[in-house]
Amino acid sequence: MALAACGGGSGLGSSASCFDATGESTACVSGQPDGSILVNDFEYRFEPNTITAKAGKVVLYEVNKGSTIHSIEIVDESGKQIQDAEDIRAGDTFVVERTLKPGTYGLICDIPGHKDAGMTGQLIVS
Ligand SMILES: [Cu+2]
Repeated sequence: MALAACGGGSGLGSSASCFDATGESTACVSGQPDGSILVNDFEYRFEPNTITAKAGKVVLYEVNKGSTIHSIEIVDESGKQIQDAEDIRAGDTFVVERTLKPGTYGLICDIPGHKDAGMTGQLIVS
């Protein structure tokens, strides 16, 4: 549900329409959902890596500013996955929308090796 990649695609294959040759965003960033929280991907970190949000509908707008595939997965305090990660190619964007109760959630890039390299974050919902 509510997983919309740039251009409405699967999250793969749409980067050419979203970014120009310099890597500057064009159409897709203007499509950032109202009230969404911007999360940038780099090797190997989320920026910011601590996010605060109000309980209820939480919308993350992920922009892969790195040079390789990244993903974003939300896990609860027990480490249980509450949102499937999807691979996001370099230069692509992705929207994650979830209804969350107050709590501290983890953000993980589930591309092999990235989490261990430090690509984690916190999502604090209050
Ligand atoms: Cu990654």
